[in-house]
Formats: sequence, structure tokens, C-alpha cells
Amino acid sequence: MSDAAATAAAADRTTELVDALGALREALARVAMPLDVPGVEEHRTTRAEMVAQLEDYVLPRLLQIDAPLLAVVGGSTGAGKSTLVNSLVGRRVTETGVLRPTTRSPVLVHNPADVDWFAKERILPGLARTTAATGDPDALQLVADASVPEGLAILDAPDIDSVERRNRTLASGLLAAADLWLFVTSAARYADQVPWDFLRAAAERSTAVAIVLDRTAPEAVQEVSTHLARMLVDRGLRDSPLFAVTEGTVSDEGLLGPEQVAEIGSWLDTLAADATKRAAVVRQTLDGAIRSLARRTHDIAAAAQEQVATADRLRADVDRAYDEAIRAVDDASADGTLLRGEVLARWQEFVGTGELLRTLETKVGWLRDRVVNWARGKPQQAERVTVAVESGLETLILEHAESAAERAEASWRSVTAGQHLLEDSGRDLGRASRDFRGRAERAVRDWQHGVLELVRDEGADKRTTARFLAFGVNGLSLALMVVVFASTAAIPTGAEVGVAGGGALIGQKLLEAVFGDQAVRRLAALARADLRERVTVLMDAERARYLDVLDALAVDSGDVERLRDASRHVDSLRGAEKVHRPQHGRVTR
Ligand SMILES: Nc1nc2c(ncn2[C@@H]2O[C@H](COP(=O)(O)OP(=O)(O)OP(=O)(O)O)[C@@H](O)[C@H]2O)c(=O)[nH]1
Ligand SMILES: [Mg+2]
Repeated sequence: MSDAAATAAAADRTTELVDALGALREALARVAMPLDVPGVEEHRTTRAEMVAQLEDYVLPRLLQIDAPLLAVVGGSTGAGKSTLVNSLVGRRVTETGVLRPTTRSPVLVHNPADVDWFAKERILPGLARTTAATGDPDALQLVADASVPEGLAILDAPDIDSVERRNRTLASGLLAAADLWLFVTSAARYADQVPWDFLRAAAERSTAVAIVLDRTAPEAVQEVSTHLARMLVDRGLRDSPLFAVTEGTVSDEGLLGPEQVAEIGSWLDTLAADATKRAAVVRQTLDGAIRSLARRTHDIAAAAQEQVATADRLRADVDRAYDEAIRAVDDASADGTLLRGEVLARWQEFVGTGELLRTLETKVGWLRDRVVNWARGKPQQAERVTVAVESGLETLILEHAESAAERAEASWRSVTAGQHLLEDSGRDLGRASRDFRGRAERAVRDWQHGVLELVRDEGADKRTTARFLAFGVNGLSLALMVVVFASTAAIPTGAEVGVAGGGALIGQKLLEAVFGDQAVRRLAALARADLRERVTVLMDAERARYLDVLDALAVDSGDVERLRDASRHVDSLRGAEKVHRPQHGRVTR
């Protein structure tokens, strides 16, 4: 391959990788993790860090691989970071102090020739550029100084283990945007937990790191640096150079003597002067960051998967509660339950008890006349049956809507995620809706009306149409309701006829006398299905109050695959790139 062809191919690969990382950024940014499952807070933070690192560092670095190397000075508060930066530059460019923490706003020092690389929001686009000293954590102060070599910039960061949360997040974000960490610790702090958490992450991601053991008494330097070097080896940072800066007197300006930072300074100068070495450092950190992003995406995908599973579980809880309510109302409205109490009493008042039962075997024509006569003669009794049916059904439906709401709430309350959803909903989901009773009333009346229509239609082609329409529809539709209410109950015959069974039997016989037994079965099935349908609509509206809460979260199973695909794609391109990685990518002294 010619040089030109190789360059073109490399550019294509970069474009592809940039696109893949852009897709990864999209997938990470859009994944919804609203449910409070254990560990989610950590995953949300990780996701935010990953998106930030892609925007702050990985994408801009890939697009401008020749940009100056950015060395970020990080570490504990008071370790001497700002003092080190000032001493390297040779003048006070960043504030030092005795009050902890001192640095709150990052200061980036670059060679004047490199100003364009940093003045534009290429890296760290979230930080507003300024050239004045500022305490604003959302600003990045730029300082041009010729003592910093071209091709390398130094950034003084806030402390990583601050009591100030903003400092900590800013510091880790800045380190995530570094090509090279200048990690400052001190004789007093070098075995602290937080710095080592950072260093472990750096080792895992093969971030280029140089360690500065600062503020160490000259007589202790040998011993402490030996110990620290061993710790570095043990923790996977064997190749990181270690510099010692002894605790000396600082000048009135707050600077250390030039000789104290000479070693570190000349190492940085050498790095800046050697384009190959510099590129190797950049590639090492960049490749490590990309590899780690792809890997960590699988953790986020797993977290997204858990969100989906939890949302499914919460949905299933609600469905179970309301499906059960629909089933229970359907059962109770057909198994004779409703024929006890008021409905039965009013029905018997309407049809009369013993007399009719005794004459059930009488001629059909006679019965039909009786129906007509009842309806004509007892309009008030008919109305009372209607009212009793209405209130019996309403109570039944309301009871089950209440208990479904309670059951759904209880199962949500049993997990933290559900508990928080209930609290955040701002509604009392554990009770039926306030207007439920009204809606149930309407639904029952509509059903009764529907039954009336059913009977009217069925009677329309009967021989007795005129009389039937005039007098019989009301009584027969009540009979049909009674038959529905007993449609799954075994109707006893003969001697065992009970009170409720008897009531239903009368209704059935009356209807059969008018319409024939097949039609009665069909009408009862239709009326029952209609009631089930109306109850389902009512309960579904109640169920929706819960499901709306879940839907609003936009937990999407597509997120999981999107994340995995994006990660796999980045990995496959990374694999293709590997061949071009420098053999000795690690920083060596
Ligand atoms: N005597 C002496 N004092 C030092 C040395 N290095 C730093 N100091 C002092 O230690 C204090 C803290 O130093 P800074 O450079 O502000 O520390 P820092 O790491 O930037 O701290 P934060 O900005 O809070 O994260 C200041 O008062 C410095 O003057 C040193 O080598 N010798
Ligand atoms: Mg500082």
C-alpha cells in the first residue's frame, strides 16, 4: 500500500470509529434508568461519566489526534498540585493556599502557539473558556506561557477527595479528559483509599500515568518512594514513572525552587519534543479509554435489562390485580352471589313466590300472559328490582376495584422501585379513583339498558309483538338479568329448589315460555359477555392509572440491544485498529 493509500485507509477507519463511538454515546445518553433498583445510582453515575468522557475527550481526541498532549495534575487536596504547576511554569498561574480545598476552577497552561487547540471548545465543551482567574467550577481558565513546551499542556485540577462534591466530580471529569495523569500524592497521603481507587481505574483503562510523590521530607524520600513504587507495581502501574519532590521552602510567590521540579520538568519537555513518544502516550490512553467504554457499556446494558425486568414485574403485578378483579366480578355476577339479599327479595316481590313455582308446568300461553300482566300491574316492583340489581352490581364492582387497587399498591410497595413510583405519582393509587363509583353506576345502567334492548330485539319478531312491546319488555329483561346472575350456578330442580335457585328458575321458565330455551341460553350468554366487557373497560381505566406511571418512565427493552450492538461495533473496529498500535505504548521514564 502506498503512503497515501495507507493514510486514506487510516482516515476511513477513524471515521468509522468516530461514528461507532457517536452511536455508543447516543445509546448511553438515551437509556432510561428511572427505577430505583439496587445499584442503579452507581450505574447512573457511570453512565454520566461515560457520556462525558466521550464528549470531553474520546471523540475530540480521535478527530484531532495531533492536538497537544494534555497532562492533568490530579490528587488529594493540599498535596501540592497547584504549587507544582506554578513551579513548573516558573510563575504563579494558579492559586495555592493553606485553606483546603483551594483550587475550585481548573487552570490550563499551554504554549502561546497552541492557543487555538484549547480556546475552542474542542475538549471539555461544558467548561466556558476564560483568561481571567475565576472560582467558577464551570469555567476553564486558559493561561498562555512560553515556558510550557509546544505540544503539551498542563491542567491544574481541583482535588479528587474533596469534602466538596462539585470538586470531586469536576476532578474526575478532568482526569477522564487527560492524555496523561500527573498524579500528585504526598508522604502523608500516599496510602489513602481515594487516590488508589483512581489509580486502580487508571491501571484498568491503561491510562498513561506519572506519579509525583510530593511534600516528602528529604530523609524519608528513599524509604517512602521505595514503598510507593512497590505499591504501584502491585497495582498494575509498573510502567508509570515516579518522581519525588521533597518538602522544601516555598518562595513568597508560593513557588518551589527550580531544582526541585527539574526532573519532572525535563521529562515533560522530552515528551513534548518527541512526537512519536507523545503520540504513543495519547494512543495508550485513548485506546484504553475506548476499550474501557466498550466494556463498561455491557454493565450499563445489564442495568438497562434490569430496569426492563423490574418494569415488567411491576406491570405484571398490576395486571394480576386487575385481571383478578375482572374475573372475580365475572364469577360473582354469574354464580348466584347476586341473587342473595336485596335482588332476590325484590325479584320475588315482583314475580310472587310460591304460586308461580307451582304453576311452572302450566301452558306456555298462560305464562306469557302472566308476564305481561306483572309488568303492567307492578311497575313499582319492577323498578325496585332494577334498583336492587343496579346497587348490587355497583357494590360488587366497586369492592373489587378497591381490592385490586390495594393489591396492586401492596405489591408495588414491596419493592423500593415501586415504593418510589407510588410516592412520586402524587396520587392515591391504593384506592379506586374518586369518580369510579359514578362510572360504575353509569356502566351498570348502560348494561341494563343493553339487556332491555336485547329483549326488545328478540321480541320484535314474536307473534305477540304488540302486547309484548307494550307490557313485557321490562319484566322479561329483569328475568334475563336474574338468569345471568345464576348462569354458572347449578339450578336445582324439583324438591331441592332453594329460594335463590327458585327465583332464577322462575326467570328462566318465563323467558323460555316467551322465547324458547335455545334463545334464552343465547341471550343470557350475550348479556353476560356484555357485562364482562363493561366491567373490563371500567377496570382497565383503573389499571391504566398504574400503567401510565410505568409508561411515563419510557423504560425500553430496545435500549439494551442498542447498547450491546453499539459496544460490539466499537469493539470490532478497535480489533481492526490494534495492528496499528505502537509496540511500546506505555510511558517509560
Ligand atoms: N513548605 C512547603 N509547602 C508546600 C509545598 N508544596 C505545597 N506547599 C503548601 O501546601 C499548601 C497547599 O498547596 P497547594 O499547591 O495549594 O495544594 P493543592 O494540591 O493544589 O490543593 P488543592 O487545590 O486544595 O487541591 C500551600 O500552602 C502550599 O504553599 C512544599 O513542597 N513545601
Ligand atoms: Mg490546588
